[in-house]
Amino acid sequence: MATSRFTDQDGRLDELYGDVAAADLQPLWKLSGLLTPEPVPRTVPYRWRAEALSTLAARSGELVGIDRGGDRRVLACANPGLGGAPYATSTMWAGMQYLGAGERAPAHRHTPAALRFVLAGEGAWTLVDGDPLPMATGDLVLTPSMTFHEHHNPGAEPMMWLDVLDLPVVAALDAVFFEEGADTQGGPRSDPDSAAERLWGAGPGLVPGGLGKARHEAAHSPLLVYRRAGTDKALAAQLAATGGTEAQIRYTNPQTGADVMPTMRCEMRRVRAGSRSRTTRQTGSRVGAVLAGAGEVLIGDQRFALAPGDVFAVPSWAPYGLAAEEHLDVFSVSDAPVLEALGLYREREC
Ligand code: 1HN
Repeated sequence: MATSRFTDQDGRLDELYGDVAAADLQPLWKLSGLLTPEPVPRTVPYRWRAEALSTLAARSGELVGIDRGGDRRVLACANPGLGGAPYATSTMWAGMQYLGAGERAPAHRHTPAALRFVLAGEGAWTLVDGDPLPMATGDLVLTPSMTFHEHHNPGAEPMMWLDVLDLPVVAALDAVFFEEGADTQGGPRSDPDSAAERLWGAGPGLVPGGLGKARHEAAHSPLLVYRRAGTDKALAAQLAATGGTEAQIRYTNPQTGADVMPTMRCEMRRVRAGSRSRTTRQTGSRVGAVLAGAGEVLIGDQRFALAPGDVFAVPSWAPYGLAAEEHLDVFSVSDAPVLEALGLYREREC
């Protein structure tokens, strides 16, 4: 070997390694596994069943209150490959949040960006920087980095939703900041209505003009809620237009066409009953959640049955595809914008 100038019997080599270690250095020529031909993720393919998520979240709701300090009642999906970390994948937090009838989760903000996707239920609303966003089944709600947010459930029924955050990415970059906020006065409103939705949610390709460029310069979408009716219509129209077996849409910033937030890409995919989707692999991980239908997901070399409310994790570069027994709607979040921004995004058909 070109780098071995001495034999292992040479006492000076042992002495060198001892001194190298004592100086908190490591010889590269003794390290392996740093550069692999392909990604070797610690995240493993995994599925959390709706049944477990909802019953355990409801039991938590009976036994555990929400107060300052705890702030949120959330069960984190902990990927078994991640050594006990409360993360669904190496780059994303996913968890089931439970808010009982009449409960409120207090205001705070943080640098990690969050989104909520409602798998079933309605009646609660989230206040994002003063803008009230009612939430119902199939809706996507954004709480971008450093926006104040608090959740209210004025209804008579408890409500649950899926939270996804880029927390592992922000934590890896040592950029986590958190602060509590002043809670809204006035308590729950009976008819919350989002100003952002009125302004930016008018319809396809229709954005406000004449407001000046400075109107919205944040790195995230000015529209903070995406309704099920909109995604449903787009998916149905796409299936009809292409005559294909599947349709896919990406949630975008209506002003720029970019992803809704800088670190997370949100998508909805529909597969016709009795059909299979394409199978692809891409760099970066994905969290998926079943809005409706039944079938199977292929993740790497594993298959998991899917039912409404199930949540699953797709590791980087693992083949990913869906098979629908019944007309299947799957919402998913990936870290693709991060990989794209860094020139690391790759995608391949399997
Ligand atoms: C958070 O702020 C919320 O605001 C939910 O609803 C889940 C998980 C980790 C860190 C912060 C929320 C969270 C979270």
